[in-house]
Amino acid sequence: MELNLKNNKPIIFSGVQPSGVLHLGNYLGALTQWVEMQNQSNCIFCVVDYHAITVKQEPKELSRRILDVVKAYLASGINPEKVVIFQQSDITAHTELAWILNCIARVADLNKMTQFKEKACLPDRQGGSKESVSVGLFDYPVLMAADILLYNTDSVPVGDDQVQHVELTRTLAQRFNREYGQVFKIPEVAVRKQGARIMGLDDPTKKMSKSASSPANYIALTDAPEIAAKKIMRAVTDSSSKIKYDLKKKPAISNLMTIYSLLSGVSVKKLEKDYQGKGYGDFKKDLAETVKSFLAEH
Ligand code: ATP
Ligand code: LTN
Repeated sequence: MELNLKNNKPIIFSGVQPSGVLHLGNYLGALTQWVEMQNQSNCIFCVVDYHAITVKQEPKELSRRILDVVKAYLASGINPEKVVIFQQSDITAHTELAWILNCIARVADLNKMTQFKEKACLPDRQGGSKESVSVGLFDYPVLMAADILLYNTDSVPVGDDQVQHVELTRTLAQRFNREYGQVFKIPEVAVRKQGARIMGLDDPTKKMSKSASSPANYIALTDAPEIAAKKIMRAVTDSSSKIKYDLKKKPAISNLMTIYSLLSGVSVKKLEKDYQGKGYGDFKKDLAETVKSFLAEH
């Protein structure tokens, strides 16, 4: 598919790293937005392989995962006749612009990035201290800014964890424009009201992540429906057994309610009503069935 940028539809850019299997968080936070946007916008969806190599990758495995991400895009309803799908490393302008933006970005800007702080301190990553992680991981947001700014992007549909990176993109674009004249369009971030941060099934205080150490953390889009149902039944729950949405006091059930609501189209309020007087077991059983049907259909 070639983009016809002569129309005045907005330009949408987003990407996923081929760093593991895609999960429900990726789907509900990002991909569902992409599917909705593809009809009324010029959409460009990238597989950001250069971002994935900021941590160690097995080359053969990486090549396979790049194709797996594209398959997940298609299975989620992205139509390759309506959007452009490509691999980041095929377009050399991404790393070229990243270098130019590196000369505008400040170490202080990157030091504020919470994702870097979290990833750099993970004990199973490259030694676990900030000093021993790659420069690439530190510089990751600048490459992301280059991805976005290269295409005169209007809007970037992502999950909540990427908002800070899009804000940095705006800062870099504004700084560049101020210093060198009007070059870059300033992009907006598009984040879902519900589903922007799906939490891990094994720990509702951390986001669902494809690089989580345990597969019990996530429902992969490639999970067999029966396996996914088991993961839901084993998901961590909160202390009191009432089915009530309360992110602070009941983060685990609130997360499961968000997933249930988004997959079924039933509002969280209605779920609270429907499950009055019932326990976690009943709720999880129904959610497990919903997840099973979703996976069987996609
Ligand atoms: P990793 O854990 O390896 O960094 P990831 O699971 O966070 O990977 P990404 O490739 O970084 O996945 O993200 C792809 C898209 O999915 C991004 O827009 C990101 O914001 C979104 N996303 C990732 N995790 C979640 C989540 N738990 N809830 C909602 N959206 C998410
Ligand atoms: N950093 C993002 C992936 C990503 C991206 C982008 C998203 C790289 N470049 C450009 C949107 C736009 C992530 O980890 N999810």
